[in-house]
Order: sequence, then structure tokens, then C-alpha cells
Amino acid sequence: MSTTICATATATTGALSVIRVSGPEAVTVTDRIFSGSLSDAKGYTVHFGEILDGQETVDQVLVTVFRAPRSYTGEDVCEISCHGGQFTAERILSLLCGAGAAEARRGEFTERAFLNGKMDLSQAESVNDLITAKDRINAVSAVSGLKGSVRRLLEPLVESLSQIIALIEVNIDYPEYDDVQVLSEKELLPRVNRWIDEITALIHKAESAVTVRSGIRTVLVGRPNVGKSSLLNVLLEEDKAIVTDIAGTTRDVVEGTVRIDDITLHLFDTAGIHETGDRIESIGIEKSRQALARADLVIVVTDLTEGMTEEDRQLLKMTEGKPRIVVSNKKDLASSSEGLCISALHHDIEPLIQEIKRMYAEGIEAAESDTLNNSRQIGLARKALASMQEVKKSLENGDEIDLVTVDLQNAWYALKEITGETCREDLLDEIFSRFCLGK
Ligand SMILES: Nc1nc2c(ncn2[C@@H]2O[C@H](COP(=O)(O)OP(=O)(O)OP(=O)(O)O)[C@@H](O)[C@H]2O)c(=O)[nH]1
Ligand SMILES: [Mg+2]
Repeated sequence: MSTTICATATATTGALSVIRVSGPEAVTVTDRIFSGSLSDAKGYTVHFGEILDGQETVDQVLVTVFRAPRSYTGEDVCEISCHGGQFTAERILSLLCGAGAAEARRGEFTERAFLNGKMDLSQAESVNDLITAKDRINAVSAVSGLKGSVRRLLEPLVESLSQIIALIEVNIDYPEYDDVQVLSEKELLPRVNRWIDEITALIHKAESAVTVRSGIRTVLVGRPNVGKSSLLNVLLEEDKAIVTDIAGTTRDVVEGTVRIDDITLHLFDTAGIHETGDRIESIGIEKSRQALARADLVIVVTDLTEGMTEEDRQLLKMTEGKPRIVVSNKKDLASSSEGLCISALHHDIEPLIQEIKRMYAEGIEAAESDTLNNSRQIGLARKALASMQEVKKSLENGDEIDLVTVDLQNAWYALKEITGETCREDLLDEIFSRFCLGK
């Protein structure tokens, strides 16, 4: 990390652009192309002047100086606020490179912040989450992640694992000491069980939070002509899908996104599923099945005027394992109204909206609270859980206690990897390459 790097930190067009320079030579390099003198500048000071290319003024700018370790990266940093526009920013960048800086890779500033101990890996991920957040829920959880919520969340789990490991070590190393508590599976098993319960709850909560944050893949399925496309259009408040009274109207999957309060639904309207000899329709039905396989939520639409048919029953069977809502459409035509009845034609879908809100209230709450923030983190938590289930099995089998230490350690490492405390190089590359330049 001895190089000094630079990149534009802002989007390409705007009133201002900010160029970041970080590294041991950050101030010296910036000073070389700046009209004033920065060499003695203290941290947190702002300097007005010109960027010069020889005698020529490139722009009038403000340079903010940060001194190590009190900066984003933990190194000396200069942030040059110049006038917006790609041309000027790029010219300043190339001047900086001429003066001794190197162009930064994607995410390199945040990577340096992580490597310099300014933040842990989960916080670094949250930086990216905040930049890319498109709604309140995502922004809220990114900010809490930024403040270190993941590490705080994991601390008690790591701590109790460390305790168990330490106890076993002491037993193995000093079995002859009278004052050392002799461990048996009777002491260990309750601790391990409690630990498993806690991480299971954590994973469960994180999964519903992540689903809600990324938007719920919602697939509308049903027999032909029950009103799936009509429902899609009402939800989207737009005539997106073709609606006719001809069965088999929809063939391609029609997509749209709608927000209901804090819930984002990615909607997929599909071809009506039934037996057909029509080749094109068959392809459409195959697409319906694929969409179904990847759904977070299935809305099974039935036709109230026709009641529950054999094909409906098959569909219900097919979607059994999925979170789903069954709605009866065309209530305007029917005399009886059992279950969740709507009329897409008359934009009367309030019962469905209420049901969606009810279903995801818990997920929204989870998403707003401190949880694991992404599938990488959840995957590692699952890995830790799997190791502890091995521990549990060994203890229940009456295996030697020292045999469980490997699994205990694996669980510990998996948790530590979430915050990057035992992090591998390729993992770092993978995470930071997803960042934009200048971060
Ligand atoms: N009366 C009444 N008619 C409806 C309602 N919803 C849809 N329809 C009508 O039912 C017919 C079929 O509607 P679509 O939305 O195309 O049905 P679909 O399920 O998408 O049909 P496919 O794409 O063929 O599978 C159209 O004539 C709609 O106007 C409703 O709530 N009440
Ligand atoms: Mg349709």
C-alpha cells in the first residue's frame, strides 16, 4: 500500500466533481499541480486555489486535506472539489498521474480503509450497499451496517464459542489440575444447543430481511383467462400486459416492479398453465414453470365464477412448498365470496394488498433492524451452523471431547470471515471489485 492512488469519486456529470487522492504521497502529489502550498496543511483544512498544467489554469478548486490516520482510508488523503464535467475531472486525474499518483482500482479506497483497520469487511460491504440503495429500507440497513451492526451482532456468538474452545483447551492441556472444571458433554451440550438456536434465529431473520431488501420476486400463476394479466396491470397501474378474453393470451413472461409501502415486488405475469397442443403456448407454459421455480412469492389466481377446478388443484399442489397467496378473481361476477376475493377488472384488490403487507411485516421489521446483510454473510453463518451441528452430533455420540475442537474452530473461523478478520486475498478482490471507482 505504498502507492498513492487517485480516482474520481463522483458520478460523471454534475455541478461538482470530487477527485480523491490517497497514500503516503497524497499531499505532495496534489501540491505539485496546485497553485497554493499544501505541504504544511493540517488535517481537516480546506484550501482554495487553482489546478495548473504548467502555466495554464485547468480549474478553480477546493482541496480538503486529511492526515493519516484520520481519513477515510487511514492514509493521507486530498479531496479535490473541481467543477463538474468529465473532461476537467479526467484532465486533473491525468495531471495527478503525471505528478506521481496511480489510478485506483474499483473499490481500492474502501479496501485500503479495511486493510488499515478503519472498518471491517461487513462495514465495507455496507458502503457499497448505501451507494447502490434505491429505497428507504436498503438505505436504513446500509447505514446500520456502516456503523458496525454486523460485528456487534456476532460478538456474543463469537464470545461464547471462544469460551467453549478455551474450556476444552484447558481440559486437554492441564487435565491434572484440580481447579480446572472437568468438562463433559453434559456441560457442553446445552451451550452448543443454545448457540445453534441463536444462530438459527439470526439466519432466519437475515434471510427474510434480505428477501425484502432485494425485492420480492412475485410470480402470478393460474389457469388461462382467470385474470392474471389484468391483476398485473392493476398492481402496476399501467396497461403493461395484453388482456383479452381469449384463453392463452400471455405467452412471454411480462415483468414490472411495484412498491407497496416499503415492500418492493418484482412482478412476473406468466402464461396460463394448462394442457395444450399449441407449440407457442407450450413454450410460454415452460417459461411459467421456470419463473415459478425462482419465485419468492407465488400469487395463485383462480376464477370465482368457475370455482376450484382440477387444474387449480394441480397448481396448488405444484406451488405447495412456496410462500403463496391464493386469490379468487372476478368477484364482481360471483354471488358467493369465500377466501381472498378480488376484482381485477374493477381495480378492487385491497384484500390482496393487505395480505401482502401482513406477510412481509416481519420481513420489513427484520430489514430495518440489525441483521446480516447479504448472502455472503448468511452463507458463512450457515457454515458456522453446520460445523456446530457436527459438534452436537459428536457430543451426542459420546465422542472424545477434544475431537470436537476442529469443528468448533471451523465455526469460529466462519464467523470471523464475515467481518473479514480471517480473510483471504481472493475474497477481498471479489468483494471490492464490485465497487465503483473512487470508493
Ligand atoms: N368480470 C371480470 N372480468 C375480469 C376480471 N379480471 C379479468 N377479467 C377478464 O377476464 C379475461 C381474461 O383476463 P386476462 O387478464 O387476460 O387473463 P389471464 O389470466 O392473463 O389469461 P391468459 O394470459 O390467457 O392466461 C379478460 O376479458 C378480462 O377483462 C374481473 O375481476 N372481473
Ligand atoms: Mg395473461
